[in-house]
Amino acid sequence: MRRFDQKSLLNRRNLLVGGTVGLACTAAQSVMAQPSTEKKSLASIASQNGIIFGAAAAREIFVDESYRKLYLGETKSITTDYALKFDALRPEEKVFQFEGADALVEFAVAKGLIIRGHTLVWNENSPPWLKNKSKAQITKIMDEHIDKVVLRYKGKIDIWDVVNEPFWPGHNASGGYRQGIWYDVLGKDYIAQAFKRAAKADPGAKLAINEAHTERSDELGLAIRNGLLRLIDEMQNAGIPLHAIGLQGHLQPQFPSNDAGYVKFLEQIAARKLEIHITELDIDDTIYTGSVSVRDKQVAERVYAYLSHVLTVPNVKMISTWQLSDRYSWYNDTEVLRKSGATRAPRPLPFDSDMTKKPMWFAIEKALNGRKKI
Ligand code: 9MR
Repeated sequence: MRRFDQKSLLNRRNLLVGGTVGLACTAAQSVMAQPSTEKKSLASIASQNGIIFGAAAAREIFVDESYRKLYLGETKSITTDYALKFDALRPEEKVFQFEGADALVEFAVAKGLIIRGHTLVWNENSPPWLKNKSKAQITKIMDEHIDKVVLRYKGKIDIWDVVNEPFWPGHNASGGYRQGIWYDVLGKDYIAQAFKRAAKADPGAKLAINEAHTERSDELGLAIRNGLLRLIDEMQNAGIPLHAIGLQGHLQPQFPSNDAGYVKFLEQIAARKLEIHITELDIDDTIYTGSVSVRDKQVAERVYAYLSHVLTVPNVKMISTWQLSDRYSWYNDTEVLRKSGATRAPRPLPFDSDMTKKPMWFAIEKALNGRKKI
C-alpha cells in the first residue's frame, strides 16, 4: 500500500528546496496540534524548526523493546543501517535476503516514519562473488540490483542513498574517487548510471549522494568537499536526477574542523539547489579525557557547535543520527574498537546504553531551537 496520497506525494519532492508545504511543515503542524502535555521529542522539536529528525535502525529495535520505544518516541524517519547493503542483501549471486529490510520498512510504514534506504551502490562491502566479472556483467548486475531493490520498496522508501561515499582520495584514483568493484570496472560513470536507473525505477523517490569526512577541514576533508562539488556540477550539467546531498556527520574531534568554513561549503551545495541531509551524526569521543560527565559535556559542546552552524543553512532539511543509543553504536563493533584502541565504552550518541538522555540530546535540542533565532 502506498503511504502517500497524491498530495503528499507531490510534497515528497517539494520537501525541500522551494517547497513551502513539505513534509517537514506538515509534520510540524501535526506536532503543534498535539496536547501541550506531550513530552517533547527530538522529532517534534525538529519539526517545529523545519527539520526531519531520525536515526539509523537495525534489527535491535525488534529484540530490545526499550530501544524500539525510543525510536517511536524520538524519530520521524529511519535509515536502514546495514539491512540493504549489497553484501547483506546478496551474500551469493542468486540470493536476495530481504527479510531484514522488509521488517524495517514494514515497521516504518506502520508507524508513519519516513524511510531512507541505505544504500544501493557502494565501493565497499562487496561480496566475493562480484569479483572477476566483465564490464557487461557488472553493468547488468548493478542495473538489475537497482531495479529489483528500488521497485520492491517503490512508494515506501522515500529517500535513497543511491551512491555511498564516492570519494576516498587515499586511493589515488583520478578525481579522488573511491576504488572498488563498481569504480574499477565502470569508472566514475557508475554514479550517473546508478542515479538514472534509480530514478526510472521510482520517479517519486528523492535521490541522494551520501558522503563521509566532509566535516574535517584537513586535506582529506577539503579534497572530498571539492570532489563532491565537481561531481554535482557534472551530474547537473548532464541532467542526471539528483535531489539531495547526504553528509554523514561522524564527528571526529581528533582532526581539525572549522564550522564557519563548513557553512560556506554547505552554501555551495545550497547554491546548486539541492537539499542537504545530515545522515549519520555521532561522535568519536576517544580523545576526550576525564569522568563520564566531563566527557559527555565535551561531546555535547562539539555537537552543539557543529549543528548550530549547520542549521543556519536553510537547505538543511534532515538530521539523522547513526543509531540512537550508545549501546548499539557501530563504535562498539569489535573491529572498530580494535582499530581505535578504545580502552572504555564509546559514548557517541544522544542516549546512553540505558536509554537515558545524555547532554548530547540537549545539545541537539538547543541547536534545533536556536535555528529560527539565527
Ligand atoms: O553501522 C554499520 C556497521 O554495522 C557495518 O559493519 C559497517 C560496514 O558495512 O557500516 C556501518 O555503517 C556505515 C555506513 O554504512 C556508511 N558510513 C559509515 C557508517 C559507520 O561505519
